[in-house]
Amino acid sequence: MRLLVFFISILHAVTASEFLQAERLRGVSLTKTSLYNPAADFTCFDGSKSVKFALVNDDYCDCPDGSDEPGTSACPNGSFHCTNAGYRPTNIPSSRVNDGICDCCDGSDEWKHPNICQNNCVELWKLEKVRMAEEKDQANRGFVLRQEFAKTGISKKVERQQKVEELEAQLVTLKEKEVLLKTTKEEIEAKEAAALEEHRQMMEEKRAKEEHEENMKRGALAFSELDTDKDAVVTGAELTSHKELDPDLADETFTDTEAQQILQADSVDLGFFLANVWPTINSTFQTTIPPIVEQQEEKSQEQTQETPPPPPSAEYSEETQRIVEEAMLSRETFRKHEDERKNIESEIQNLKTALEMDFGPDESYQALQFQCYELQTMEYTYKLCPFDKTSQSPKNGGTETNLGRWGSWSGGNDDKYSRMKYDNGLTCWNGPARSTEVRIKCGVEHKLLSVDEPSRCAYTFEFATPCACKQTQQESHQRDEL
Ligand code: MAN
Repeated sequence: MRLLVFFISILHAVTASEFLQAERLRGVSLTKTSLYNPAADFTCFDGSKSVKFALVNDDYCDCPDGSDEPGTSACPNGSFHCTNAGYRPTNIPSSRVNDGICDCCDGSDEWKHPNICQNNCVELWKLEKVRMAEEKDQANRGFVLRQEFAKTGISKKVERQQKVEELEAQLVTLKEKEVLLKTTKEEIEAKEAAALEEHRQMMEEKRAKEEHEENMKRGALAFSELDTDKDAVVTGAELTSHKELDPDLADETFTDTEAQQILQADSVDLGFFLANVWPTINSTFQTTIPPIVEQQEEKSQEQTQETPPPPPSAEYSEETQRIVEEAMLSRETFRKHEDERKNIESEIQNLKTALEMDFGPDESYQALQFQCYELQTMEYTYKLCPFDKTSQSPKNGGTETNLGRWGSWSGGNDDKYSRMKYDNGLTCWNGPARSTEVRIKCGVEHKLLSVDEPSRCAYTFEFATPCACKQTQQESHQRDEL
């Protein structure tokens, strides 16, 4: 019995070592080798069925998931593993196995045509090493620049903070002064209003006096016209010659009695006439003396040839004039001061907005603020103005289309600063508002590398900048497989 156990264990050991030594099954990666045990039936990866191991790689598809044919093209959904020793292992769709095209650098996918593929994995790896060395060199050079940008970014931030403090202190003083200027302005404006009101009343009185004098002049002329016998009194009979004054026009007779009622006496002298009669008849009285046409014509001709008379001057008193000028000056001083305060407020606001911007963990992205980078395609000129907007302008002229306004960093938790999102651009016809995702990579200069529109009105830009360069990467190792 003991001997039997011994023999069985020897047999086991040999089988296991043979299995390990056995050539790896075609199209299977090292990690999946253990799933293909020649000593047992093969179970499809999806667990749907088990088949004799002899049916693995027999060029007939048994498993629905294609797992029984890793090394042939029998299954439409199978996957072939290229070992690519000396380079990188890869998986290709098994439909490419033995199709006459070399997909694996070790040529293992064309095993039925051993002469058509050359193993160029080592060559590829050499090229890859050169590429990686270049990339590393770029990253190093970029990182040096990034540190410079970071230095500038930090000092710019400090500068902005100091400027805000300085302007805020200035603003306090300006506001205090503004209160004083406002009080002064309001005081002088109150004086101005009073002086102007006084002036207005004075002008009004003057105008009323002139009007009265004019009226009296017209009254005296009317008296003289009515006093036909020139005895310095106007009688009822004399008044009746002016039919338009008849209070009862309907009967067509203007009697002496009616006239005496208007005169309030049989006859009136000039004084009485002007005080009591003229006010009641001045709007109905019509003069019979014809106007002196010739003189008037001459006068109007003269006037048209002359320059028009200047507009009536305000004729302020010296004191009113002084107050008006002082008020004007005070208003102007206040307005200038108010403008200065508003300018400082908006400057503070701009600085605060800039201070709230996220210019990366080391402030280096500040270097891109207020800059724009362009890329020409066949049809358009694309523009990226970091932290502001993206745009597209037709090359043959026409207006610029906004492809999105600065939104946020959008690289997610893993690498927040690897992407930028610009949204709320010009709305697409029958579609969404245009938006842009900017993918950022390390480069030795700030450069817009490529532009794409993978779905209508949703754009992706690729942008290189030293700000994305990281400190020297670890040496890369050749990815050989056993
Ligand atoms: C313009 C451009 C294009 C966009 C269409 C959508 O032609 O902005 O990029 O796809 O409008 O109508």
